[in-house]
Amino acid sequence: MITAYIAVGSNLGDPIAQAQQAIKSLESLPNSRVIKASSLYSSTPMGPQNQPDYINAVVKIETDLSPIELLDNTQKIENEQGRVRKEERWGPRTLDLDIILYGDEVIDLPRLVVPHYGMKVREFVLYPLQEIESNLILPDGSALNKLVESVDRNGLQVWG
Ligand code: A4P
Ligand code: MG
Repeated sequence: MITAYIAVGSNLGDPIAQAQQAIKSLESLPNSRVIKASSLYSSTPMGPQNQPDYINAVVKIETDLSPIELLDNTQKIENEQGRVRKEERWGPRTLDLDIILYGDEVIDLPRLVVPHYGMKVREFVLYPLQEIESNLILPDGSALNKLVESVDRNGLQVWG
């Protein structure tokens, strides 16, 4: 089994319910199990500011799925939760599931880049990840704890 981390993001259509449902759906991934889910966090939008705040979380899983099989399954969950892909970069969405890490593999395929290109600078990925895996070392040798120190919370807070 490979340990992988999936970032959950939503800012449309009851984001709390979307995030909770996404975590439930991840629990039903084939040949996989959820090890831990972070708290839900509210976060300020990255990108266009004329969109609602986001709810973000990170989920740790163990899986026998290949990286592309995992992506197929997370995209299926996105689609089931009413995700409509729009042209606008960083625009609002009901559910975004990004594969942040897949073991310590470095993957560079047309459909899949892992580690996720934004993970090292996004407070809404780094802080929830640190909550569930405080001593993580990334495939390039960087320490999660150091990355967290270098990125401002930018209003990020545990929801509730
Ligand atoms: N893809 C490549 N690598 C990956 C990966 N590691 N995980 C491809 C998942 N997908 C990956 O994604 C476009 C394509 O990326 C997919 O078809 C897949 O093959 P998408 O989800 O359709 O498009 P997107 O969401 O517009 O792109 P992306 O890169 O997921 O958006 P971002 O960069 O994640 O930005 N602000 C806050 N506070 N919180 C957020 O969660 N999210 C975004 C989305 C903007 N602002 C935000 C947040
Ligand atoms: Mg995405």
